[in-house]
Amino acid sequence: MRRNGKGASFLSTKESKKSKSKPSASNGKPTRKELEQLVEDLRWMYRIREFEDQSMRAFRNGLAGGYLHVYTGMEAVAIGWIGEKREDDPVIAAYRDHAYPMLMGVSPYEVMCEIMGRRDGTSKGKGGSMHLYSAEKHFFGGWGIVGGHTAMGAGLAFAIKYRGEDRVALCFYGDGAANAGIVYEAMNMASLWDLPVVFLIENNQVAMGTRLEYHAADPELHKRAVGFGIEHERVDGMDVIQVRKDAARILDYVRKNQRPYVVEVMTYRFAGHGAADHDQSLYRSKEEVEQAKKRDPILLLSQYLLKHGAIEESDLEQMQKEAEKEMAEVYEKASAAPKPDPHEVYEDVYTDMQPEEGH
Ligand SMILES: Cc1ncc(C[n+]2csc(CCOP(=O)(O)OP(=O)(O)O)c2C)c(N)n1
Ligand SMILES: [Mg+2]
Repeated sequence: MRRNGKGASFLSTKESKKSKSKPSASNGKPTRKELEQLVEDLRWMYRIREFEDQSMRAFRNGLAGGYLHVYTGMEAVAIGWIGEKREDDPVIAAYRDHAYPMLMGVSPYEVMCEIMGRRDGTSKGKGGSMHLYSAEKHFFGGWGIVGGHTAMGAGLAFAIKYRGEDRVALCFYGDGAANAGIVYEAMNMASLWDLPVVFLIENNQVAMGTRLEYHAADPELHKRAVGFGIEHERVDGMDVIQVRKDAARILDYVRKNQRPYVVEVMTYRFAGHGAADHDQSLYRSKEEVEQAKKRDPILLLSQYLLKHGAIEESDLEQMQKEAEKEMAEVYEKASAAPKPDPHEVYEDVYTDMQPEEGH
């Protein structure tokens, strides 16, 4: 099989132009307010990671129907971008979707209920892990068809423009999805109609078990924007401080200029593709994973906060313990929650079909 010599090296942004943001806060003295926010970011990293461990437990114990994909290792991307967007900027994403709604204000309990098919879930327990949804919190899913939702991302931006609102749509998708034809239809219309949308490629360098250099003719995916006259760049997705800076700058650009943007955020998933990915050695070595873990977003951020005296070693342990306890309780509560009644299967769908009554 052909391998492109320019295969992405891990998490590196050096193959493309350097991030256009000012150097990360690590270079200057952070303010107290910045440090407080970063401590909260770290707390979120622990919470999301623990939540994902519990969601895997639910799958293993047969409590999660359908399939399930965890966000472990990629936390800094959602934390940084959702942290910088405005509350009512809408978000749409693929199926690795547990973290986004929680960061947007949906409770971990509601997300776990959806995963476990309980009535208190975000889609009343009828969607599952890949179909989280909260219009109230501006989260528009949770989609399983690879690449398909990018057209809806452009649609969310179209709605914003049509109504004359001051909002930016955020559309997260993977490196594998970046090869889908629909993405280019969406980019074309977004550029033609000047839609305020960020196409955000979460490049974790693998699509199921196919490595980036085997699935992408040019692994610098942000360049795909060139043909549509859209601004684009590749940035780091492991150092949340840098992620926040890039996110703030790009969101500001899109809001001010009413133009789309393609940003390729380099990240890495520490877990398998989905809950039943049992043999990762088919597509990556243990050494590669170990190497990537040297830039674990939790590690990078805790080192920074320790260096600046914002936390002590004992705080790390405390945060981890709190997250463990919280998410174990979420698991217990959700697993005891009621399931929807069978007749509810015909509710909240696009049709009034009632097969049991003959129509
Ligand atoms: C249209 C379509 N084709 C194939 C699949 C099967 N499939 C599920 S996930 C996936 C890989 C997507 O990888 P990527 O976009 O990089 O996202 P990641 O899992 O890395 O977050 C594929 C091919 C699908 N769900 N939809
Ligand atoms: Mg991927």
